[in-house]
Amino acid sequence: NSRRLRVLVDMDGVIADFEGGFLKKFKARFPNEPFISLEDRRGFWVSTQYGDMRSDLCDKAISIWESKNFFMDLEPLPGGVEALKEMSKMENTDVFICTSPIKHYSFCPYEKYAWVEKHLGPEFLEQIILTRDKTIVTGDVLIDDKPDILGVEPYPTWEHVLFTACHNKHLENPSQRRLLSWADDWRAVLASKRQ
Ligand code: UMP
Repeated sequence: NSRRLRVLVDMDGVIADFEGGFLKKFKARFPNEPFISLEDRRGFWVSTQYGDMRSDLCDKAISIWESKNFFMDLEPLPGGVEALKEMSKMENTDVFICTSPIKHYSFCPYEKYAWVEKHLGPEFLEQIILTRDKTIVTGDVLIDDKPDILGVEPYPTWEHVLFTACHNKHLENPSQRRLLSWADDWRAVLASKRQ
């Protein structure tokens, strides 16, 4: 039914606290290494900013999210779980979680499913899309904290709404509309797409 609204919601940085989980585990594992506070984060790629600080810190950063239980242990971001549950109960609305797994596949894909089951419930397992290319997924809106979402499809069907995160909040003129947090008016964003 083309009259239904299809909402795609990213996971890391939008409903799961990747940045907070990373920093906590990086400090615990490498207590004597320098780190980047969330206030000082710039750019989507954590590994790039750590590598720019000192080249060996790039691999040390990567080792954190490649470890068992990294993705499982991420805390939900405030209001995200509640928003997705509410959205999924709205009339004429289909919600999908659209998330890119890391290529080190030992734990991440499994833990993303387990996280969704734990925090959103088993019925949400039907709504998961794991893809490294979000441009080939069709939808009306994609709520995502990554400023540049590119892939093989030059004209994705969705409007990208930029979800504010520590690494993107300083960007001055993003080409997307923003959702500042889940306390922001996400219902109005959805309503605007139903017109
Ligand atoms: N990720 C990296 N390197 C980084 C930061 C994040 O590989 O420096 C991973 C975490 C997520 C994925 O699995 O990239 C981002 O996925 P999306 O949020 O774009 O779905």
